[in-house]
Amino acid sequence: MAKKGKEIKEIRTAQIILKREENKYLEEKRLREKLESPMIRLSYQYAIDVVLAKLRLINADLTEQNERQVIRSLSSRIKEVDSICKKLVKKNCDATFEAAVSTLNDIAGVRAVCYFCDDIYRVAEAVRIQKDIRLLKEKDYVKSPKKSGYQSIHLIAGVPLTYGYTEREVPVEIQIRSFAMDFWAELDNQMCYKKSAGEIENVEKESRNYSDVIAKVDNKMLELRKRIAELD
Ligand code: 0O2
Repeated sequence: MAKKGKEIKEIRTAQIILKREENKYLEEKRLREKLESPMIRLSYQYAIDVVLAKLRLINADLTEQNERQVIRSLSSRIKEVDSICKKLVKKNCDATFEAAVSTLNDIAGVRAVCYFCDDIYRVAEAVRIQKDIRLLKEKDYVKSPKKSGYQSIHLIAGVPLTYGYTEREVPVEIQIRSFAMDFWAELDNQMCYKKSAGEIENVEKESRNYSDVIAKVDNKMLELRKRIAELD
């Protein structure tokens, strides 16, 4: 009798786990479908395009003021669905569309890479004072680098989107970094970030040390630029 009762309990537990897995699968499927739907993708693309247009204007203005090219490159991406799911899990959120749009600010992302490290603050300030996009959040990983050694300024800008009778704000993560910070981040992306390289003894520590070395060279090049400018 007791054995049968135990078996029934085990079957019920297995059924609950199975149901939970099924629900998780369906939620993730719905999340994928929603994120891949044309209206959603086009909304994020619209917000990216607005931010890119702003940054091109900012670059033209700063380039004119400083008589040298300020932004070296601009790039953008809509976050991959797999990356969205992983980030939701990391944040202890359900993998639902509602959770994704309400908790993730980097589904739409734009990156501005400047030649010199002082220019990133000029670009950030120019973004901050824009009247038609709203600054929602700001993180300065240059003043306080991440544990990994990662450096960049992250601004979350809310881009207003009016369509039909609906009105909403689409968040876009703007990463602003110097050419040298970008060099480190790109190599880190290849080697450590999102990989288990951190488990290899000293890899993370070494990578962090190189971030410091690169930051020192970045500052030395800035000093050099300033000295050259004084000669003019
Ligand atoms: P993808 O989709 O691969 O491009 P929050 O969003 O508020 O939780 P934060 O710090 O703004 O906080 O965001 P998060 O998730 O830590 O990092 C956002 C992005 O910054 C990452 O996007 C990377 O582009 C970059 N990043 C952050 N930390 C590191 C790092 O240690 N090394 C490198 N190379 N890049 C980093 P994803 O996740 O790559 O998104």
